[in-house]
Amino acid sequence: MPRLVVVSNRVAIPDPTGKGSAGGLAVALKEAFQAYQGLWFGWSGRVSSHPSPEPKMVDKGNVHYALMDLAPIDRQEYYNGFANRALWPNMHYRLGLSEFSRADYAGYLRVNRSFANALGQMIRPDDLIWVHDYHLIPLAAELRALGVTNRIGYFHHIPWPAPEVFGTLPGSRELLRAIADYDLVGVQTDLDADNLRRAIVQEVGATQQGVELTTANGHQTRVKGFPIGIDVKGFQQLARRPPTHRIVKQTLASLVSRNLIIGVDRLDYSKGIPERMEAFERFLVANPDQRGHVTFLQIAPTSRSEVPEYVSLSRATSETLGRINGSLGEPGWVPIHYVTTAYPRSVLANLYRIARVGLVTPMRDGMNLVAKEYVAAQDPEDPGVLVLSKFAGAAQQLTDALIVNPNDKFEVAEAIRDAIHMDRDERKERWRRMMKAIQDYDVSWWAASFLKDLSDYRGMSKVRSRI
Ligand code: GDG
Repeated sequence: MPRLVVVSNRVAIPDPTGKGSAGGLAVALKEAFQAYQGLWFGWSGRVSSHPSPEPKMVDKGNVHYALMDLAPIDRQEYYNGFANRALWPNMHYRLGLSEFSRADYAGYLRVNRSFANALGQMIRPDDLIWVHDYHLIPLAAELRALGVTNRIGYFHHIPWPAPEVFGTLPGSRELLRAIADYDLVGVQTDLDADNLRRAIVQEVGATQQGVELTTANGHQTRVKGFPIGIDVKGFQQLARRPPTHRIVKQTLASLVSRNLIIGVDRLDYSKGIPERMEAFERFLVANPDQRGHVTFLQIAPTSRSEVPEYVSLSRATSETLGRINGSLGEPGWVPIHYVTTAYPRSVLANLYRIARVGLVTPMRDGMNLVAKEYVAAQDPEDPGVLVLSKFAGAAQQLTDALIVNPNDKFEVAEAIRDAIHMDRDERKERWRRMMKAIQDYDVSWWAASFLKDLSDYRGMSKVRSRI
């Protein structure tokens, strides 16, 4: 049985108290780690002035965790800099926000090389290596340079933009060459896969046959869509539990008989939070009878607060919120409740179930798991309505949501109105079809199908046999 080696920017070690809520990737990989012996390698989240070139090892169950610290300059250039100020905005089509710096790019490549040096020594011949997300695109190329010939897969959690957009980023061709060193590249949607294949053909000169690309050195890469899912059963169970948490009880008490609309997102400009608040404002202006009868709760845990664009977003969001609540609120009713702290998953699950409308309107999103969690949490006999951006990967699967263009606040306002007024039969019918979609493609399907495809890969051996 080969060992599964997962590499991601952050490593999610199970909480020693067992109380903490597991992060997305930890939930996604739980079953995969039961089927394989596991090693999980990545950043510890710690910054140290003299980080060791060797990882610190922690063992939990059948998974070994290998944790690397970063120097302050590494965190600045690799994480805050190139990954989150250049790649993230580019890949979310926000070219005006993409800040390229040569120093940051050099730091990004340096951290990838030092991760590869540390990991390369731990690799066994049969290991299956699965790398996650945009922080680590060059990792396979660095491992190959060290002579690692294992099967290496990569999953890209965020959108892959059109080649014309990605091509504006300095370094983009080098990154495309590096991505072609993976044996299997998974993206969220068929559109992302098509964008990436086109870019590799155009910029690297690979030849394409279906999902397979062959580069000049004969290496074959498959680029395919593997839409990520959630643990539907687990989330349903959480949502069914009677609310015990203070926050849920307070929310219920404050609602009285009002309808609740909910949004849950990291505070990130890709999620369209101020735009969503303005759409809700438009809804209240156009439907004055609804004032006092509906509350919008936006949970938006602060994220990447060392990156200047996120500081500006935080300020702009608070200003929009203040303006709307000031102009439309009344002494006994605050239209928008906005909190920037993170709540336990069980609280989110309860709140989703209470909410009549789930408002998920990112400007761009690889998938968007909140949309799927909202669906999973609903009461089958009286489900709420999902309003979903056409620019979330999830919209490809959840076609029974009310699909909107988040750039048009009038359209979003009309969808909120339709959602509030939708009759129970239609809500049940739409929910049933969405539930089937998330059950058929849940997180176990996602991990198992990616790993099966990677295990079945034979392309590299063709190259090896020729050497
Ligand atoms: C990236 C891609 C892709 C949010 N607030 C709290 C909290 N959350 C949880 C949600 C959900 C997760 O965080 C967010 O996942 P998303 O998919 O919505 O978005 P990103 O964080 O941007 O994730 C995205 C994803 O990777 C997976 O591939 O879908 O497109 O951008 O699970 O529930 N969790 C807790 N408290 C909070 O306050 N506990």
